[in-house]
Amino acid sequence: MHKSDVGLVGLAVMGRNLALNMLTKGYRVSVYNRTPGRVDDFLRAQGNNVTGTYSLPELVNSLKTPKIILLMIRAGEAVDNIIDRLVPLLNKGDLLIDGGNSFFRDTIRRTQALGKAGILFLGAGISGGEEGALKGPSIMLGGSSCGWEQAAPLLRAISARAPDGTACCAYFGSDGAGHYVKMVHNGIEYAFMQAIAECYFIMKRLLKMPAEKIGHTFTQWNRGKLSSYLIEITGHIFSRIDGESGKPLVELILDLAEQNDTGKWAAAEALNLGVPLSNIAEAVFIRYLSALKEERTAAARLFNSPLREGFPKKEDEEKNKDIKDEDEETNISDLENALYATMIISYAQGFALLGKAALQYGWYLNASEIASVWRAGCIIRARLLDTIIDAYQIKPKAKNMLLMPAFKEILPGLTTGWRKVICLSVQEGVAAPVMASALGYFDMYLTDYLPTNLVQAQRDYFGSHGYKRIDQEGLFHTRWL
Ligand code: NBP
Repeated sequence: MHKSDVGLVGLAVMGRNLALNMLTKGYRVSVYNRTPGRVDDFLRAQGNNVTGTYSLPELVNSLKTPKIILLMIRAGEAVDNIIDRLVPLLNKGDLLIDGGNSFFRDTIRRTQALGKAGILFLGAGISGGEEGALKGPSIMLGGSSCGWEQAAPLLRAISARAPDGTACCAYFGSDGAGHYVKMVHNGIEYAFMQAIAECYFIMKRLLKMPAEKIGHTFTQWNRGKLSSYLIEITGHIFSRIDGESGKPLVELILDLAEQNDTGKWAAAEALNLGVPLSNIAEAVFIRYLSALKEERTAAARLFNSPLREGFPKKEDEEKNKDIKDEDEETNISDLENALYATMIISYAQGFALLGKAALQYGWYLNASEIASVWRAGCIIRARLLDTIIDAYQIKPKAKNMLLMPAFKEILPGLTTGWRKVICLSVQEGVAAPVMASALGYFDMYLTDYLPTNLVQAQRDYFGSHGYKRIDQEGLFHTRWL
């Protein structure tokens, strides 16, 4: 029997499509899944160059030496469980790759434990969803450098290609580096998705645009500076009509956003490292808020909110008409500028966190290379990344994207529309918290004397914490009364 080049554990959406991707690149693949039916289904659909296995020993025995096994299973205990069962079956120099959304601290722990057993381990952040897994995802790696050398040809072969032909697959350092980069990628994804949803809310509630026109606007935006995967799919989503009701399908979806843990980890990590990641944290909190559906419905009734479903009533139509006429003055290009500025701030915050993490954990997190890997295959691919790559090539050590000449050129031209959108959203009560948070961050970041002098005075007043002065060296304390 032919031995396989690679083993794959987990045949759900991602694993199945990655296996198909490897097969099309000419690799021989052995597959295993906890529930055997998934192996049978896969074999029925795809017979050539595949070995179906029904136990971990069978999987391991079917592989060439040194063995390479990719885990594509749910992050958490399941990964530890499978690793514990695989280790006794593997030899020194064999390679395990965890391609799931594992927490980077788990990856650090696993790399150390497996290293002691002589087994090479890579933590691989894989982005692109179902389609990316099949046609080429973006792959962010950390862990054993020998493991990377061993797996690089395979991983490069299955990854996405940027427009210049380079593989969107790179190694960023030891242990948890790859999963860390993927965690930040997902955080940026959360912020961008929420900001797009806020634009939709304003278009629908304030500009009273029908779904078709909203979809058309996103499609138009995708041809310009906002060009990106998430804007593109948003345009597609609005064109989908529900067969039964004849209504736009998106309007029939319950407004309760679910999540995996990556956004939460990114926000918690920013708190731990002291990096302002306000956009991303806000986007995570809005998902939590969206989950409070019952409370929100009760509150909307209690306050007779004009934004609750079923509003406006007849008697409010005249008032609403005024709002509409007024709001029509906020044109779509203001919204486009507000969203683009928010997109820039989201990337800026994400890269600032990566910069701090590189120092904290001793990883080689080159911002330009990270942006390159995100150019194709992944969910946050966007035209803006070309500007980010160029900017970091000129100033690789910049502490924040906002300190770079490229963004000094772009951002001032966006602020008028951005401020108009936020003013309108505040005035009319159609919340846009991520776009507003981005503006708050921008304004605060550009202020060289913040009101935090007062915070220091308050801390000294009630806690004798002391304060520094701008006109004298040293630590001071005042008996304020
Ligand atoms: P899921 O995250 O839904 O996981 C399902 C797979 O995990 C199935 O193969 C399942 O086996 C297996 N599994 C579970 Br659950 N518990 C197990 C256990 N105790 N032992 C062995 N296997 C177990 O699949 P997915 O959406 O394909 O994602 C795979 C990984 O890739 C995840 O870490 C995910 O976060 C990450 N990821 C997903 C996407 C995406 O768009 N879906 C994108 C990027 C990354 P079973 O069939 O027996 O239940």
